[in-house]
Amino acid sequence: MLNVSQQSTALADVNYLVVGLGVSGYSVAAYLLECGYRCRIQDTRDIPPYLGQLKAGFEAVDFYPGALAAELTNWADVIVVSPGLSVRQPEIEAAAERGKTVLGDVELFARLVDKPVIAITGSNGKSTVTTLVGAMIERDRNKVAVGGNIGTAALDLLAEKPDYYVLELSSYQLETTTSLRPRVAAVLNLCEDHLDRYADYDEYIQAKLGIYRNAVTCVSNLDDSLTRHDVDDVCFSLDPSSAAEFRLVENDGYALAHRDEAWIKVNELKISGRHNWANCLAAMAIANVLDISRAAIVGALRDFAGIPHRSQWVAEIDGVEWINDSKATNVGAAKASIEGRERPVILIAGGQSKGADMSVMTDTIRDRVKLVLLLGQDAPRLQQAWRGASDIELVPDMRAAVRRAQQAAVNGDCVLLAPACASFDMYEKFEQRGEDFMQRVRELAND
Ligand code: UMA
Ligand code: ADP
Repeated sequence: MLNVSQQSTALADVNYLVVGLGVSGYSVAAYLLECGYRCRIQDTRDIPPYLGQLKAGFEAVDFYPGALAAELTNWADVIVVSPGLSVRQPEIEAAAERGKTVLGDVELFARLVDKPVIAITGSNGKSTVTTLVGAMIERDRNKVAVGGNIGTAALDLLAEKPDYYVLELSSYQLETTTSLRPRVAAVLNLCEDHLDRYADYDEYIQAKLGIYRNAVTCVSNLDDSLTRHDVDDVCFSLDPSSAAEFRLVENDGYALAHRDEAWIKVNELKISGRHNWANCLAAMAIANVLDISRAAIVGALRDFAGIPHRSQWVAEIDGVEWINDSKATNVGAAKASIEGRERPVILIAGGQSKGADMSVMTDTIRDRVKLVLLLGQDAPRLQQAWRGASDIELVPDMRAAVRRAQQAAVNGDCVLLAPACASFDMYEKFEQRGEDFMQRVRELAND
């Protein structure tokens, strides 16, 4: 491994191979080329998303399309692998065995960063908590850079020269990161996800818990024992009787509290659902560790209206509410999403289930969902898992799902897109799926 204390010379005097040219690969290649370091770039695609931009910005771009060849990994000293690609692919494993250093873009960031980093992971709620923490820090008159899995690659944040970095980190990014020393590290919750990339659930959990390595303060969820690090963790909990430092209290309705002191009533929040109360408590716990003022924390909570595609209100048509939660891409998220609704639910779900055990949602579907409309690659698998829990129908696409939901819904119902699956079988990304849903709903409104 490169020696962090000899960073500048060590980083310069090696051959870099950047594997994958998406958002992360571009940030790495641009950084290395700007520094004038030796760098080759490989992607299985002939024209990967950022090739044009890279060529426009740099004179000499050494790009290799197609399969990852041994001559490239032989040439490299350091192989920087994009998060969307498994480091367990044979070419990368063989290179690591031959002594090549394999790392990710966040590891490079970790070796360069010189300001406090707040690192947030979990199966669900990452983007919500990351955004909230960023808003709290900013409201306390600090300059903050927010990125990672939420969108902007970590290396691209360095140019902003902030006082704090807030990073959402995926299990993929954590697997290839060893040098990060977070001022605060948080694991929000854990449920089965990405089992198509891991040998088993435990391997996924261990990748997530890697965030606590070298952290100064760990924040964990007292209601989810899998997230715990040790007894010194700063904890949050939805259980009013728990010993968590940040928890729900009953105070003429519920409030979010620090110890016994209520800071904000839940009915003052713009976001809804118990899962979002947990997200707010997690953000409060993280910001409090950083000595962010209570006024800034509460102000940010009060103003936060949520992020698009997360339980996003779309329309109310003839007394039926339409909600877009396209980001509910795993079982834990979809379950929380359904449980967060107050009305009877018509659920639109399906896509790529990533090997997860769908039956953990069966009780929720039985109790809360009057009709399930399934689309996408794993629709038959979901139908099998939820058989008998509710009426289930398969539909060919989003337009058909929305039309069928409209026929079936009565005044007082909620139609919820919470797929419990990734979108890549039918869409480029979850945002596109959410846009498709909202467009189809708007068509109904215009009929
Ligand atoms: N790909 C190829 N051939 C290649 C390289 C990539 O086909 O040679 C494909 C991958 O299989 C994947 C896609 O291209 O389907 C994108 O992969 P990538 O590693 O290039 O991804 P980036 O564009 O760099 O985006 C990544 C994160 N994507 C993934 O981890 C898959 C983005 O998170 C993140 O915002 C970005 O870095 C900046 O940090 C997205 C995501 O889906 C939102 N994350 C997963 C999730 O949240 O569930 C983990
Ligand atoms: P992530 O970045 O981890 O995907 P988001 O904040 O984008 O998380 O939320 C995605 C979806 O996950 C939400 O729309 C909601 O359905 C669900 N969700 C959010 N927070 C939680 C939570 N704390 N527990 C369970 N599900 C959640």
